[in-house]
Amino acid sequence: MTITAAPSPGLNVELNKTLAVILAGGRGSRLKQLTDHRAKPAVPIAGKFKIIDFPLSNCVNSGIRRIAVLTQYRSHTLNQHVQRGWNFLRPDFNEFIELWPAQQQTAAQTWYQGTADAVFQNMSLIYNRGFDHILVLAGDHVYKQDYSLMLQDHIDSGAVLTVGCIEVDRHEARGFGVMAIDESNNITSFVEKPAEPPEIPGKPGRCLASMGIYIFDASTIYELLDYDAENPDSSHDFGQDILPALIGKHKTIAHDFSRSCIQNPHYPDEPYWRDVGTLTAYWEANMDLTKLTPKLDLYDDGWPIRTMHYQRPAAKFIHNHDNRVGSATNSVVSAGCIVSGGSVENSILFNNVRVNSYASIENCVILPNCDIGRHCRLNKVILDVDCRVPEGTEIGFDATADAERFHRNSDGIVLVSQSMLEALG
Ligand code: ADQ
Ligand code: ADP
Repeated sequence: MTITAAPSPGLNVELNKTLAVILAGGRGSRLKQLTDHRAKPAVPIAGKFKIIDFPLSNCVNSGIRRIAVLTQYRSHTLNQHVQRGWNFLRPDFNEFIELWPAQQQTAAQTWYQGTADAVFQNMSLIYNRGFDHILVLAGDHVYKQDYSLMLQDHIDSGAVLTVGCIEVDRHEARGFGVMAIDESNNITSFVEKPAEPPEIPGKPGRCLASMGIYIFDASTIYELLDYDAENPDSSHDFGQDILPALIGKHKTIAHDFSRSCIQNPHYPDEPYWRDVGTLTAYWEANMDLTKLTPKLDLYDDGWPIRTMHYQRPAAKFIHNHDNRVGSATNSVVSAGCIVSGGSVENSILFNNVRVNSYASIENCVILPNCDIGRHCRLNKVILDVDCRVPEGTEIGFDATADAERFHRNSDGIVLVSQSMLEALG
């Protein structure tokens, strides 16, 4: 037998040489008071998770076990969550999830100026560690994706950059980077948040949006970020500056999310990906989970979403002394909850919520450690953590009263925080 060439590395080798960088420093101000005290990736979602659990779980499930989480804005709960819930990787196998807070490591001595600057400021932690591929992810998207399939596409194509993309309606596209591709998926143009998004040829009203998920060839990103850091006209943002500098000059390809999405078989034509950046999107993503067949399947053992697990007793439902039945239907009820003589419908109760007698909760998202007093009525409410709702309070039935006391958005969703309730006395 004659051996003519060394075998090329298998996908596992490539995965071991991939660093995932999760951008988790942005504020997410459209979530209003929900991000007053925490970064958007640390916002609780789906009963027991935080948003960052989705990209982290996707990494681990995809076989990517070298992960950096770049934090900046109000990062305490995010740091705590990652440290306590995600400390199971094995450093002796060179596996890690590290928190990289903004710490003014470069000559400029600034906080992270933009997403590209966030990566640039950590270059000393990335160089010389043997990475061939850098996977850049956002910490604030809800979806299930096998990044190894995207990496395979990236390697097969020989591109220096691969961008995850998804089709969206044109009216949504203004909030995204929008691209055009040729028949071989080469990206031919890219515009960040265009006022007039270009449509997909032959598909009126539809556009191809960037998901903000990138795989860079390591040497290319090192070079680009060095160059970008010296550019006084740059905003140091991947979408604004880095992608436009590459596209059209080097081989860059689009990876269709539906090829690597962990699909819910009930919705074969709807690859699930949500940027839960607004209160309505956040509320809808939670409400979806209360449906008969949610679009996002969290009960799929093949692609587990993991989180920090609190040691709490099981949820409890009580038929109380007043002969009132405590019930929850079409609802997600987490550990430590007690529903005593009150009713919960189409709602999500996070850990450790109390619902007392004669209370009625409908279409609500109730974050951990809330106590809802007797005779309360809540509809379309997002209740932030640690709220004590006094007996007899009604929220979600009178738009004017709600807007005066709480934050009510134009879709009629009312956000209530502990400090708003305290201000009422
Ligand atoms: P945006 O949604 O506007 O566009 P951006 O504000 O750049 O996203 O935030 C992306 C991620 O980076 C978020 O997870 C955010 O928390 C984090 N981030 C923001 N500023 C940061 C900083 N200074 N330091 C660290 N992390 C930071 C991007 C792309 C678009 C694409 C959408 C898809 O620019 O082209 O369409 O994502 O959602
Ligand atoms: P309500 O105002 O709805 O009448 P309570 O606060 O009196 O509710 O609680 C009702 C029931 O909830 C209690 O009788 C008890 O069965 C249950 N309960 C309350 N707290 C706990 C707890 N810490 N552990 C177990 N069960 C509890």
